[in-house]
Amino acid sequence: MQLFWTPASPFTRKVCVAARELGVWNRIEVRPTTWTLDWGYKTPKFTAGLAEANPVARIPTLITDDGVALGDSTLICLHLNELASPRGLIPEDWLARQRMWSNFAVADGVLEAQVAMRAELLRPEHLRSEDFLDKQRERIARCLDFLEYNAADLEGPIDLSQITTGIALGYQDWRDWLQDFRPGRPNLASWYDRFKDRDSMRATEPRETPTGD
Ligand SMILES: N[C@@H](CCC(=O)N[C@@H](CS)C(=O)NCC(=O)O)C(=O)O
Repeated sequence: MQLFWTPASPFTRKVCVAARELGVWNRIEVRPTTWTLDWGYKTPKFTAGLAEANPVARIPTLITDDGVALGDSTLICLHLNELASPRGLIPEDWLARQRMWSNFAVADGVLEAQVAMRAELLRPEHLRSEDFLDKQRERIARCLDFLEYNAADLEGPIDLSQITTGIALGYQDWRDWLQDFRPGRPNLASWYDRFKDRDSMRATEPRETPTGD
């Protein structure tokens, strides 16, 4: 399998952590992906092969062993989950699975808002919308409050909602234009303090994406 990848992308990190936790990381060949710095507001120039494989031209994109392109982090995680069976990141229990997906969607919403803010901040200052940035900040705060309230759900065997929450909190810590998530959220803070030390999290700490020409 081949994975279009950057070290900065939280959606890509989701796949990398999931693959490590599932024990299938060694079956993935990484294809480092670059784009011109103006990708946030113009048509980006991507690493060769990405737009051809996936016209949405976003990362992560996985080319499976059967040569099929999967262009969405959650679909990729589900594919890896099937490959790794019986090991898995989706609870067997009916209700636990619903709660997992509910928390997952909220954590994934944080990633979407973070990535949307990043793209907006890459635009020239005179084109940026403070209203748009505020909307994303408010969404992130609401989602983190929800996850704080449901923090007990994050205990137990590792699943996809834990991974996505851990990555959202890690991204919040990494970018200096995002707020510290800890004040008023003691449960999330103490959970993340333990989760961030997992080998899969340590091995995938975010770094700036090198730019291409
Ligand atoms: N829903 C997608 C979102 C992927 C996404 O937004 N990726 C970002 C990087 S973190 C990207 O490729 N942005 C480039 C662009 O939108 O042009 C997923 O879960 O994979």
